[in-house]
Amino acid sequence: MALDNDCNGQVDDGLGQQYADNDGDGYGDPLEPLPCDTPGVANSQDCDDNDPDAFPGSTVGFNCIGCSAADQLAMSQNLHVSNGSLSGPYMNAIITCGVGCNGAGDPTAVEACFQACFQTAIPVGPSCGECIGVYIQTIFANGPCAAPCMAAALADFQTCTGLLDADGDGYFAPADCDDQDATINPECY
Ligand SMILES: [Ca+2]
Ligand SMILES: [Ca+2]
Ligand SMILES: [Ca+2]
Ligand SMILES: [Ca+2]
Repeated sequence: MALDNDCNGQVDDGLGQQYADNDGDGYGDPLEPLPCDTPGVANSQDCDDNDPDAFPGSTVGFNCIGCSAADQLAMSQNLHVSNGSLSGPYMNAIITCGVGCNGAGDPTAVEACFQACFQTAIPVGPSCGECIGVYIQTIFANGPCAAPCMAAALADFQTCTGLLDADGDGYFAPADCDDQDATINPECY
């Protein structure tokens, strides 16, 4: 059977699904697939389709891995370390998502509900949000996670996001307004 995936009335001529490229960097917006016959770009790999310097492999801006500077600020303003684990508004939002999606139906529906809620509640780029996702999966993968496992998960989270807590007061820079002094509490943001 002849395929016409690009819906132009002809057997496939190689165009395929196209995506919008609003910032013109050659990388498409995964959230903006285009209707049939609308030309765009064939890939959907742009992590920020409003920033022409942000794309996979960029050396002039955010390279789409982990957290951008804006994401790091948002994360540091909404997460901190308490008793060895992540805490704060973002974690509260994630727990609320989990509770709210519990009755969504079968496991697939629960997962879809949680993912949608998570992305709304944690407004950072997908590759940055994924850092929290991996952290949560690690600490809940096999029931409650023991202290060494929590520490490892937290270290992985910091590597993934690039967030630093140099003075060990549980607050990450840049929201920690003095990350060299643990006696200065960064509630000053
Ligand atoms: Ca783009
Ligand atoms: Ca871009
Ligand atoms: Ca700190
Ligand atoms: Ca500090």
